[in-house]
Amino acid sequence: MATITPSLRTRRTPFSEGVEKAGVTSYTVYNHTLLASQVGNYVEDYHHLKRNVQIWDVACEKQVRIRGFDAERLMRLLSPRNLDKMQDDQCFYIPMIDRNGGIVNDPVVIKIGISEYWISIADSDYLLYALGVADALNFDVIIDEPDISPLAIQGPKSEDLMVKVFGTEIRDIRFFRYKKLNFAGREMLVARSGYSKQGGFEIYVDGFDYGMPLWDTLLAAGEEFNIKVGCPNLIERIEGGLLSYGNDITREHTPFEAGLAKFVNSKEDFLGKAKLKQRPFNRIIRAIQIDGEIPPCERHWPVFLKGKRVGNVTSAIFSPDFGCNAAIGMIDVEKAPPGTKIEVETQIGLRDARVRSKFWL
Ligand code: THG
Repeated sequence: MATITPSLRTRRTPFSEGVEKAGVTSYTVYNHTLLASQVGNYVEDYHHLKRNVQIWDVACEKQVRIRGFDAERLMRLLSPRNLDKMQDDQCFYIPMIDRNGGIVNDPVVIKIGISEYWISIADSDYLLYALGVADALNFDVIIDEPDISPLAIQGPKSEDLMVKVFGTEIRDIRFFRYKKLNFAGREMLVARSGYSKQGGFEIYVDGFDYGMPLWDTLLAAGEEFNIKVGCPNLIERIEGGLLSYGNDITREHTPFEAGLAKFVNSKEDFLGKAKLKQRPFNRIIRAIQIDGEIPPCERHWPVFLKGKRVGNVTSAIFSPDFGCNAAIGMIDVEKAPPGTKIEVETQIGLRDARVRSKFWL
């Protein structure tokens, strides 16, 4: 099996040592950073995630930090989502678009205050995009990508574990809100969020020094909750309809096509607004159930209705809990609405499938 050549371009994280010690067997590269894709068996991990608690090194979710007098003005220019009601302890999932309305990233944005936002990015160089916009317009901001590394604690037992390490204040953190809590004398931003539908937290760890001490403390405290080192789980994310930028959605797609219309409600004259309104809206992200055996989905699988092309499948995997293949695809809105029987062309053959009205979780 081939391996990833170590180099400084493929960044390690404050938790890499811990991931290695746990016996990682596969990595992907996300934002030029190592991201474990398998730590042991992902089917076992999937069942474990739904019953226990896991610790994930998601430092690859880099922070594009915007600070300064024009931070708020820049955010309102970049965000299709209405920020009027965003509180100083709040996180927003926002599909960021370019001038043509195409999605350039789908980050979680954290509001630190009126003059500071962190954009917790998906896999595209959003730092350069934000810098380009701000520099071209001469905005009074400092934009950088500090060494702040999210560490995810996910699963039904995550709250009990987090209380043990950070105290009972953990219980008062609402969904997509954060508190600044103390660990070993250091203040850390802790949010109730994460890339799973099982509930959990993300700790934004500043710098490298506290990375492994925090990791080891959480692992030790988690023993009684049967904690495991894991990583974002492919099966669970597809069941939950969590989109993967670069796979399910790209710059080819608008937030409407991505099924993220509810996050496009800004009243500002945000970048891309005019074009976004003019662009056709003929296809949309759908949950798709596929029959038979399927291989790993590592290329677009064409979708057909009575022999005519109506879209693509972009993520697919067998779901043990639902006993079927669960998939995400971009499908013609009118020709193949929910309930439509379709065919999906995998690299090992054509499969019967059905467009669903909802995801599984
Ligand atoms: N956490 C943080 N940063 C991230 C991710 C994360 N950056 C990259 C990537 N993940 C961004 N993508 C997503 C996609 C979905 C969600 C979060 C990040 C998500 N969605 C919820 C849902 O669909 O149920 C709720 C969204 C909402 O209602 O606001 O959680 O995981 N730090």
